Amino acid sequence: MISSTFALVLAALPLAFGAHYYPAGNATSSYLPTATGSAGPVQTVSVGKNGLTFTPDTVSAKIGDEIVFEFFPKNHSIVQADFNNPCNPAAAADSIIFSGFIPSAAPGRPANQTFTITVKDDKPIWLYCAALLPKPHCSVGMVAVINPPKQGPNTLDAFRLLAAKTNTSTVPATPPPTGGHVETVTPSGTPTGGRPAEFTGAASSFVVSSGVVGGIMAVFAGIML
Ligand SMILES: [Cu+2]
Repeated sequence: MISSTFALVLAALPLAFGAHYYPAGNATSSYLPTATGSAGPVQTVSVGKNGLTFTPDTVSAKIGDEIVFEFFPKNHSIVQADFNNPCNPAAAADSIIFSGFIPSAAPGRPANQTFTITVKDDKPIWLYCAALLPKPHCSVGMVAVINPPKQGPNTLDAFRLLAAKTNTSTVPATPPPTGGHVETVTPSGTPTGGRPAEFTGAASSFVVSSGVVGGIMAVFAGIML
């Protein structure tokens, strides 16, 4: 008798646990976007992770999306160019995108600083790296595009071919960062701040669950006595 009651209590335990745990869990995950503070989805581009390239080198993004650039060894940068003039800063009226140089000394590891831009319109954004050693990174193909034209001749391949003819990689004269912001990140690559709220939510849902488990354990103790 006692053992069958014990089995019933054990069978009920995950139900009680689940019923109380999941609403709290949902509340926690729905709170996350607010905690990270971003307006739209976030995409990450690795700079120099696979040689003198951007990974990915083509990004589709909506207005309001954030693009985070993480920098691998040894030393790279992000500069905005015009399609017809690769490897040179764009002649935009307002400030262009320029991260400055962000070095990383650890092989295979990104720097502890990232550069983040927010996409403001649906026009193509042509990018290059302004590093010059051992040869101009832009001219050897370290270029990328955000929202390339859906048709026509202005492709990333065409931009890269034009870049190969320059043999330059010009550093903008304006002090960086412009057109985005530099953030210091934790070793795991997560921007600092925002995470404690998640743990607070998890902790409070655990408290609720503990109460349920405690109640069931009290019933169980009553049976045993
Ligand atoms: Cu580079």
